[in-house]
Amino acid sequence: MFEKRASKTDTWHSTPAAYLAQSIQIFSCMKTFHIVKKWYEAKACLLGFMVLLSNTSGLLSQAPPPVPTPQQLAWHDTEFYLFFHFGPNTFTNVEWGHGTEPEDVFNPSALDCDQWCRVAKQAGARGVIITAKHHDGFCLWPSKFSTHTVRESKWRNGKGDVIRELSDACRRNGLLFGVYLSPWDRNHPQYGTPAYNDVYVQTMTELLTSYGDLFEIWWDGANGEGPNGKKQVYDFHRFERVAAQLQPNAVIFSDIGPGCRWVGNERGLILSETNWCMLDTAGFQRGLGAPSNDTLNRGNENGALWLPAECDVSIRPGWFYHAEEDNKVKSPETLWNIYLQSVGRGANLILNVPPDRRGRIHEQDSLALMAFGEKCRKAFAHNLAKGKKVWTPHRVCAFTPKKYRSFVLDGDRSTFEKITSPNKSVVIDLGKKKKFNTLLVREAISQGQAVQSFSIEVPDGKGWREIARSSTIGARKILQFPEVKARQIRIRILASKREAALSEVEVYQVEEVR
Ligand code: FUL
Repeated sequence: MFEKRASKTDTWHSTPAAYLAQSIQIFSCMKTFHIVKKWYEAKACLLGFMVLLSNTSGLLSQAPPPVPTPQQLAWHDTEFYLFFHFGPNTFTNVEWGHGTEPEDVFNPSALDCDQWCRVAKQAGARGVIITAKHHDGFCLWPSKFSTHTVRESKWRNGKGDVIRELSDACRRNGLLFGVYLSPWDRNHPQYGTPAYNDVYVQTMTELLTSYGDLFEIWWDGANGEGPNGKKQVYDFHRFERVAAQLQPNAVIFSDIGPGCRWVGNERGLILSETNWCMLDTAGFQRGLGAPSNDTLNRGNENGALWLPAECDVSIRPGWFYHAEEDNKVKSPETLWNIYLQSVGRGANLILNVPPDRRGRIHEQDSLALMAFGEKCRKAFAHNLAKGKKVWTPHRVCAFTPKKYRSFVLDGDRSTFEKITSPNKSVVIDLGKKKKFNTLLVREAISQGQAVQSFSIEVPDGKGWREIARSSTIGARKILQFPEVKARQIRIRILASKREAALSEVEVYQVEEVR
């Protein structure tokens, strides 16, 4: 582990002149060092050999850090997408249907999946996920393995298929597509018997092979039993194997993955500044046997698996549409704050927007989403650091400080720079003094997650003044602070599990800070 906390009086290389003075100091110290060098050489050699010996066992036993799979890496980049809860509950005004509802209740009067996609695009979402089957067991596609589907409803004379219409609309609109397939099923007659596991696999196989590529598959944590007391022992290992085989690029969500984890609340929030992408799942199960909500929220700093957090929340109090909640739609400001505390804390955000009984996104929701999308676009429109240069404060060998084009400012998330000794910092030069109040930083997660804490500083004439401090970074951290005007920004790694590697730093002036 590197330094735990650098000294407050550290003014290392705050200016080029200071850098030069410091380098000269090091140089004269080196002369004295040369005189005593010989004396110590033999001792050092022996000592080095002993240290090497004692370290060898440690090195051998040190496992490489967990890193994301290529699928998870791509998933991290999706950042924000919409959730659609739609089905009989939309028409019966409940949240959990019993599975006994007549199929005819499902009858949207003007289904328009292109409108859903247009709203998603305007909100800035990169994909959508729909409840293909919720706990009531009703399938939004004409599944061969159920008699409780759109086919049995009077909607479009039993010829409709919501999953077909939405997956086609997603392709037309350039959105990723995913499905929620509830393991809990309050309708299926086999539920509660080993045969249901076969039914689930057949149903999933049909869904996963009929509608093109999926980016995510959602397994809900509510794995309960019906009023009849039926309890299912799910064969999740088999479900995982089949899903991975049929949709190798999809990331599987559940309380404990295997692709991404639930965040421990349904408010869409990482509750503290700390969010590790790692989790230990050995001995845990989905549902009641899951790790504590707090652990799901923060992750495990030394967890064995790469299992990043996904924050789920609804734009309304309920997951399904209820007319009486039309005036309870979250405001663009509330959505922005949720965004900062989810995406801004390194998680992905899935925001539920329930289509109404027409089969359209209600006007209230679409207005809020358009304003939210506009706010995000404006906030991140002008990256003041893009293409600028950084100083070389961490390159000890350089006698003259140099500016250079760095991977952290190249706009390419796949390139990165290791933040090395001695003071583990990177200094960005904006070219001239600029006002800013927001900084976005990304760790190179392809190398794992290492940063435990970091600070942001600006020069104050004497040295560096800290303007913000936080703990983990991971896929990204967005920090807001009172507006400052400065030419240089120093990001200092205060504590890190290993050598930190940053992939991007972006600097913004965002209007109307909270
Ligand atoms: C919960 C479910 O029980 C809700 O109905 C909803 O689907 C939500 C996203 O997950 O656990």
